[in-house]
This record gives sequence, C-alpha cells and structure tokens, in this order.
Amino acid sequence: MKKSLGLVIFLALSICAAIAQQNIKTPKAVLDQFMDKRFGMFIHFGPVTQRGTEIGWSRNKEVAQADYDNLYHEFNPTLFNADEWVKTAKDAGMKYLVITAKHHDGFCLWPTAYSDYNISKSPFKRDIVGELATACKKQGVTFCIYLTVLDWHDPDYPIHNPYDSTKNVKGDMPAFKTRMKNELKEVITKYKPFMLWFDGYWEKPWTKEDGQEIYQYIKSVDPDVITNNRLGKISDKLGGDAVGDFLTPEQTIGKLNMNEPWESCITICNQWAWKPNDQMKSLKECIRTLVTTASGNGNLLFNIGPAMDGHMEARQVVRMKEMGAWLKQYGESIYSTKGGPYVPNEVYGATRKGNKVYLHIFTRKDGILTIPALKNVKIVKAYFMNGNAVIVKQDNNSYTIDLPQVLPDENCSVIVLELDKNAIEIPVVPVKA
Ligand code: FHN
Repeated sequence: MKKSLGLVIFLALSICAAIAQQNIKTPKAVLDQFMDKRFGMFIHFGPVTQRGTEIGWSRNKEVAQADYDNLYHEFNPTLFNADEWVKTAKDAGMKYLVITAKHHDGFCLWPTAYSDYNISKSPFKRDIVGELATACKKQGVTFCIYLTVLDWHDPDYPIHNPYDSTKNVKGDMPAFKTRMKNELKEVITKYKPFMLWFDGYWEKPWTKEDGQEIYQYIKSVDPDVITNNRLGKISDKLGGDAVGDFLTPEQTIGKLNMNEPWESCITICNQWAWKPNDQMKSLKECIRTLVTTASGNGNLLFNIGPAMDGHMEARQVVRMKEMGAWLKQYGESIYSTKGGPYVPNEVYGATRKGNKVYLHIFTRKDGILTIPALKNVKIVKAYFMNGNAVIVKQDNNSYTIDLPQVLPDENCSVIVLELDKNAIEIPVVPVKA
C-alpha cells in the first residue's frame, strides 16, 4: 500500500515538473533589459561573400549549387578582426550584436562538432563566433547568435534549396532536430549568447510543434536566453502560430506596440550579405529609421554585410560612427525609453522616460510644430535637448511650437517636454496624417 502511494506521488510530481518545464517563458525582467538596448548590429557573413551574392538565396541561382557548396575551400577572411567589428558596433551606439552563425546555406562560422561544413575546414580555420563572443564581452556589447531552422545543405533537412533540383527528398527531421539541439547546446554553453535569433520558419518541413520543442529545449539549457518569435510559423505576431519572445518585422519599421516586445531588422544597404557597390542608406534615413522604431516602442537590428576578406566597408564604418555621434548627443531619448505617447509619423516621433517626453523632429515643414495636447498634463518646462528653451502655446486641443529658422540638428532635432507626471501613464495619442 505504502509503495503504491509513493509511486503515485512520484508520478504526480514528475507530471507537474514536465508541465512546468513545458511552460518555461523568458522572465519579463530579461525581456525589458533587451528592449532597453534599443539598437543592435546584425551581421550577415559567410563564404558566399566571395561571390558578392545573397547568402543562402543565391545558392543554385546566381551561384551553381556545387560551386556554392565549395566556396568554403577558398574562404579566408584574413582581415577579419572581431575587436574592430565590435568597436564599429559600439561606436555606432549599438548595444548588442547578432552574427549569422549558421544561415540557410548550412555553413557554420564556429568549429561545431556536429557538422563538418564549418569554419575549421576552411583555410581560415578560426572560430569567428567565438572571437566575436570574446570581443563583445571585452567591449561590453551584448552577444547574440542567429541560427536558421532550415538548412538547405543538410541532407536530413527535406528541402535542399528554394530552387531545388532534387525533388522528393525525404530527409530525416528527427535527426535534423537532434543535430540542431546538439548545436544549440554547444553554442549556448560555449558562447553564452544573450539572445538566439531564429530564421527560416516559413518552409513546410518546419512546424509550430518543432518550434515549441526547440524553445523548451533551449530553456532547459538556459532559461534566460531570449529567442525571437521565428521558432514558430509567423513573424508579425506573438502567441498563436508564433513561438518565441519578441516580434520581428523585417525590412520595415514596426507599428507602435506598447504591449508586445518587437524588433525591426533592416539592412543599411539592400542586400543582407556583402554586395559590391550596394546602395547604402543616407545618414538621415538611418537616424530616422532608428528614431521611428524607438518611437514605436521597438528595437532596431541594423544589418552590415562585411566583405569577403573580413573588413567592413569604410563607408559603412563612417555611417556607423555618424549614427554614434548623433546618439552621443541624443541617446537619452532612445535608450531605456518607451515609445509614444504620440504615434510616430512623417513629421515627428516621440519617446518617453520618467516625467519627460522627447519629441524627435524629422522635418521643419512650415516652421510651426502642431501636436495634439496631452490630456490632464501640465508642461512644466520645454527645451531643445542640449539647447535653448522652447515656447509651447496651448489652445484647447493642441500645442503649437514655433521652430527656429535652423533646427539644432539637420538629421533629427529633439525637444524635451518636462511634465508634472510620469509620462508612461499617458495613453497613446493617435496623430492625424
Ligand atoms: O532568408 C533570410 C534572409 O537571408 C535574412 O537572413 C533575413 C533577416 O531577417 N531573414 C530571412 C528572410 O526573411
């Protein structure tokens, strides 16, 4: 009798533990810490940079499959310097860095024990992921890793590329996921990433259940590791078919969302991986992209594609420094802020922290800034950040501010409104276009 009671209790406790394990979620405090960072560097890099075509997507298209899959034999980015890459991110004011450790072409930028298709088999041999992790730790930049859930090179994955010439490939998804788990345990324990940026959710072989299995596996290795929502089957929602912690609108600035963490990933040029003479965004567009993202309560993951020899293009390094110079002056209005209360628009974007609202002015228009008045709020003080006082006139429903002939910053000026209350209490204010 006693024995069977003990068995029942043991089984009950095991079931509770299993259910608890199934529902481990990233602690809110860790997600808040991530969202406070506001600005990160995305790096797409791999042997395909030797062709200047898109990573993964050019395989069996601009680059014949057999050619593409042998590029690693020539891959020797001798100008790669992890400290320099991380310094470029830091000089830009970026607080975290995400490296494509394994993109859809399956090549691993770290010497994994679970696939021979990795950096140690190239002439370069060095552990790019490991050197970046060390450099990030040294320079105080948060280290993160991109991994794909589709791998067109891995025979166990049932699709060999989007232009696949090998039809009816069976693959072996259980074996594929076992390898993924081994690689995840390897990179989490070895490089201690703050966040894992998954990608490749859209193909048929990958299911939401696979994503849930991998999410829980990650949590069993390190419960604090954040993942984006691309372990599931969608990128613009949480819950439902999504699996993961934050939304990931791509090549677009997400809409204002005060309830769910989100991060826009956007390229500084057009291509994710390096492309010779690719068109690069202007400084004004780069700053406006960052400000509009923060004004919508989101993070910006801004992508650089280093060249085949491992150097980052000088023009992109300069652009990063220019963004960093703007953030040195105005970073208080970006880092650790919340978006709103105004919905971002063509003329301005707003962020808030404590009793301050930061109005980011993108254009002088006709010299008068007219914005909806904030209800039940008193503006105690108003001034250009790091500058002169500003006069705010109020009629019933609007504030009007006469702008100077020349705004303090040609890319984005910031007006601070100091209020008689905590700005986060203010409901979101829609703005008529
Ligand atoms: O196919 C990838 C693409 O190469 C790039 O990595 C982007 C980055 O978010 N994600 C996928 C396209 O949605």
